[in-house]
Amino acid sequence: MLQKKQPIALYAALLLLNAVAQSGPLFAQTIPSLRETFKNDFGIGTALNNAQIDERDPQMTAFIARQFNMATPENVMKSALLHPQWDTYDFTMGDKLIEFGKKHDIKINGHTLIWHSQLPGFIRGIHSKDSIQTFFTNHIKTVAGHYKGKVYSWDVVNEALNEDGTMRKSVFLQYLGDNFVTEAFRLAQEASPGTELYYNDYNNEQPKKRAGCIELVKKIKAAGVRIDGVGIQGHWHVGKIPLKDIEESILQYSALGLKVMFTELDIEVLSRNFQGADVGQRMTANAQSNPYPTALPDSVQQQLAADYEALFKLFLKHKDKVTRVTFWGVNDANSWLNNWPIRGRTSYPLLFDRNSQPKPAFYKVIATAK
Ligand code: 9MR
Repeated sequence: MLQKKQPIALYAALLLLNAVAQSGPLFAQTIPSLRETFKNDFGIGTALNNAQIDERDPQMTAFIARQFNMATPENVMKSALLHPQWDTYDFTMGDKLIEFGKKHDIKINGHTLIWHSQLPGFIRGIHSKDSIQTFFTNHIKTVAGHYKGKVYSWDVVNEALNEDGTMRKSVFLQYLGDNFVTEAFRLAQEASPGTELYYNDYNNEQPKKRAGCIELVKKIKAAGVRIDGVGIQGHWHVGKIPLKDIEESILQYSALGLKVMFTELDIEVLSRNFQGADVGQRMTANAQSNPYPTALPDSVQQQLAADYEALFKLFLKHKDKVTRVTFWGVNDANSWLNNWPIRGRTSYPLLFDRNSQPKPAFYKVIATAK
């Protein structure tokens, strides 16, 4: 009897396994984990949006906790959201993120104290050096102070450089002069002494911008102020990953005694007529702007996989210098690239598809660790 029943039981078990394997996010629990795979190499991070921080979908929460050990808030710690009025701070969502991190053993990188973009509306009404200085000082002291001992690290200053390595003409440069970067680090260090402090930018692997970034770092250090690392955002384009510049940047930044991080990694597959990630730049839609509304052609999928593989091989080659690799979004559905530089496109820049299923790029990345 038993012998006859066994094959049926086995068959039933196989059917069940197959059903689980095809049933969306549950399947995600059976695939390899990025954080586990690279645990001896570098941290694996993701950007989290409101719904994810709010834990609105328990399967998504479980998925994030299994794949990532570091997280950056995609928006909720930007000054417009944390500091909506001159005297008003709203830490609700940021605090939820801190709880999320504690619960799921995920380190939080605060993003970002000083950035020319997503500033509170009231800044537009300020036209004096004193008031900008007061905002700058109060904002850093209050926010870094609030999250003291709670965030692992801060992107203290974000995107202060132009492509040619000169300082961007931001409201901070205009009113406070080019010392504002050093002063931001000084204030952050005072308000939150145990937190790692980083400068973050896009295209700072490119030679001219890198040179500007190195000057900034040297200036901060010469003033006796602490800076722990540089974030290279890593918003690149499929088939055009600047591997040589990236490797050169890892070497040059770490030669300054800095940790190197890839902080907003994604690989765009849709075309645009400029490089970088300046959110102020936009393009107008035309009939060709959204070429893959239902699926990514296999040739592009394979190129994306090859690009991610090459990048992770490089990161692993320099794992003694690279401390974190953070993807800018959990899956393709969450990516900012669905709405920038043109709204409403279907973009495929990450390792997981719109249902959090692994793409060929995911398996290529996992295989680099073997
Ligand atoms: O992904 C973010 C998107 O949801 C916001 O609308 C946008 C607004 O400024 O910022 C995006 O994140 C940016 C990050 O904070 C800094 N580097 C470039 C990122 C992509 O624009």
